[in-house]
Amino acid sequence: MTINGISNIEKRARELRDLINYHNYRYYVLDSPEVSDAEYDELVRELIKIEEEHPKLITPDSPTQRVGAPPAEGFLPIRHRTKMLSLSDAFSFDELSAFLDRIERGLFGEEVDYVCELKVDGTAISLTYGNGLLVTGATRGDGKVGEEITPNTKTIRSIPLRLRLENSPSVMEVRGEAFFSIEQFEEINKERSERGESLFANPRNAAAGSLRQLDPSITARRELDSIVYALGYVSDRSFKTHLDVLQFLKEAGFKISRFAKHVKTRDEIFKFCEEWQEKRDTLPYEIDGIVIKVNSLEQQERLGATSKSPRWAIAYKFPAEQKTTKVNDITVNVGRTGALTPVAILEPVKVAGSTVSRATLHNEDEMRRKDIRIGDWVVIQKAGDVIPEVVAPIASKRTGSEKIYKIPDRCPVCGVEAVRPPGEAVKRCTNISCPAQRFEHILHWMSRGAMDIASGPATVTELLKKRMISDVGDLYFLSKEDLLNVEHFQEKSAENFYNSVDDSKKRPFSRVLFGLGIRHVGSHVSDVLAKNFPSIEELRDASFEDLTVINEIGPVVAESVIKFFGQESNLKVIDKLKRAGLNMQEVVEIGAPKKLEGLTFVLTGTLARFAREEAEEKIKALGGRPSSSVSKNTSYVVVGEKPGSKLDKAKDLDVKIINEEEFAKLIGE
Ligand code: 3BA
Repeated sequence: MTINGISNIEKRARELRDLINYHNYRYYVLDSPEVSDAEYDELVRELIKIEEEHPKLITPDSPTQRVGAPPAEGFLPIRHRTKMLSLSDAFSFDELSAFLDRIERGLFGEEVDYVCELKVDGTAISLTYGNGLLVTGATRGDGKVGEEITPNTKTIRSIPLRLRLENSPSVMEVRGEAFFSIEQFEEINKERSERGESLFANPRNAAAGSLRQLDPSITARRELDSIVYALGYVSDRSFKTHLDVLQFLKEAGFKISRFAKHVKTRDEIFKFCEEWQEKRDTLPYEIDGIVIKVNSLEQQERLGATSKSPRWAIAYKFPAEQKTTKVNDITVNVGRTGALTPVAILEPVKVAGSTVSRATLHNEDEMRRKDIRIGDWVVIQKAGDVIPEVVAPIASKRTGSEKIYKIPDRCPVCGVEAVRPPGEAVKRCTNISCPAQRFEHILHWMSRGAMDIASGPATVTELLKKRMISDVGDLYFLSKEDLLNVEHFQEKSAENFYNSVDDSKKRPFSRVLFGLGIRHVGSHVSDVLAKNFPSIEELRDASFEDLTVINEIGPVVAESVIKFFGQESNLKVIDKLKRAGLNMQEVVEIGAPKKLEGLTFVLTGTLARFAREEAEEKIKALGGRPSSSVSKNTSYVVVGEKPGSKLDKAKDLDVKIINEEEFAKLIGE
C-alpha cells in the first residue's frame, strides 16, 4: 500500500537525518569522524533526493536546511530574554589581581574557585531553542536587542539544529562565539584580494562580516565555527556551577572549549594566562586573552553585575603581539585629505593571526623620532583591531647600509607640490583634484560607517579609470547597462553593485554628512551637526558663530565646515547627490512625539532606583536632554540623596525641582 510506502520513505528520511546529524556532530563538534567524506556525502545525497520527491518530509532540523533563503527585509531586531553583558578587561596581572581582590572582598573572604577559558576572538552570538529546536540566532547588538541572523547561524555546522537531549527545556538561550580558523580567515582574504575587494583586518571582523551577510549562502561558503560558554534564559532547569553548565552544553550537542580549566588559586590563574600567552600560536584559531569566571552560580548571583558587565568574570587581555622583521622599503600613502603618510614595506611576518607586510610610520616626525630607516630590522606590533605599527628599530642589527627616508616634496600620485603647513604634523598634497584623494574619498563614501555600499577598491579604481565617475555623485547616475560594459563586472555583481548604490540613498542625513568627508567631521560630529542643522542648506549657510555656539563644535571643526562649503566643486557634488534623491535633511521621526521632547534635566545627588548613566539614558530615549549644569533653560532638576549645590542654584533660578518618585512617574516607571 502507498500508505505503507510513504511511511517507509518517511522512516528512511528520519534514519538519514539522524545518521547525518550524528556524523555531522562527530566531525564538527567532536572533531573525530567515523565515516569518510564520500560516505557522508552519499547519505546527504540520498536525503536530498527523498526530500525533493516528498517536500512534505522536510523538517526544520533536517541537515539539508542549513542553507535557507535570505530574509526578505534585512535583519530584524530581536530582544534577548536575558541581557548579554560584556566583559571588563584586565591588561596586566596587577589589574587581574585587583579584580580577584574585589571578588574576595565581595564574598567576605569565603572560599571561591574559578574557571579559566580561552578568549576566542570571534563575534558573540545567542541561540534560542524552543522545545529542543533551534528557533533563532542573534548577534549581541547592544546587549538588550540584537539582530536576527537565524539563517546564518544555521549554516554553522557545529551548532546543533536540534538538541541532543532526551528532555529539552521549553526555552533555552545559549551564548557563545562564532569565529573563523586562521586558515579559513587567510583563505577568505586571499579570495577577496583576488577579486579586488577590501581585506578583513582580523578573523573577528571577518566573522562579524560573514554573520551579517544577508544571503546565507555566502555565509555557508565560508566555514564558520562556534564555541559556546554560557546560558541565558533557561526554563525548568537549574545549575550549581559554571562547570555544570559547560557539561550540560556539551551533552546538548554543542562544541565547548577543550581547554577550560577549573582552578582554585591565584597562582594557577596566572600560570594559565602565562602558559596560553606562550602557546596561543599553536591553536588553529585566534585568542586574544583568557576569561576568568567565578565557578559557583550562587556566588555569581551575589556578586551581581554593573549595567555593562558581570562582577564575577573578567577578560585578561594578552599584551600586543610583537614580532621582528625587516623594512624592505618605505613609501608614502596619499590619504583622502591629501596627507602623505610614510608606510614601511615589510618582509611579511605573521602577527596576531594575520600576515603583515605593511605598517604605518604615522608621520615624518614620528619616523625620525623612532629613527626608522630602510633596511632596518624592526619590532612591529599589532593589538586587536589596530593597524600594525613599527615600534622601534633594532639598532644592534644595523650594518651601516640602512638609508634614511625623506618624505617627497611632490605628491607621488599626481606630482603636484606637497607642503607641510607650520605647526602641522603632516605634509599634504595641495592638488584638490588629486586622483589619490578622489579615490580615497570615494572609498570613504562607500565605507560601512558612511553609505555602506558593498564594493571594494578594485571597483573604484576601474570606474575612475574608465572615467565613468569622477566624484561620489556620479555613482547614482550609473545605469545597470553602464556597469555591464565594465569588464570587471559580471551580470550578478553589476546587479549587486547597482542595488547597493540604490539602497544607499536611504541612509540618513547624518551619514551623508559623514560620507562627504569634511575634514575633522567624523561620525559623531556628523550626528551633532545633523541634529543642529537639519538640512544641508542650513549647514551650508551657517556662520562661524552659528557653529561654535554648539556644544561639541569647536573652532577647528567650524573652520573646516565653512571651508568645505566655500568650495564650488563640493557644492556641485552636493547638488548631484540632491538630484539623485539622497537625504539632504534630517528625517523627522513620524509617530507620537517623544514624551520628554524639548525638556532638559539636571540630576543632583544619588538616586535610589537608577544609576546616573541609566537615568540619563532613559531621558535621552524619551527625547529629553540630560545636562550637567543648571540654567534658566533647565526644565527639571531631579533631586536624590545628598544633593549638591545644583539644588541651591535651581532654587535661585526658580527651576522646577522634583524628587525621584516624581521623576519615575514622569518617565513612566
Ligand atoms: N566567555 C566570551 N561573555 C565569555 C557570559 C560572560 C561572557 C563573553 C565571553 C558575560 C570568548 C561577552 C559577550 C557575551 C555571552 C555576553 C568566553 C568568551 N563569557 N569564553 C561572562 O571566548 N570570547 N563575551 N557573550 N554573553
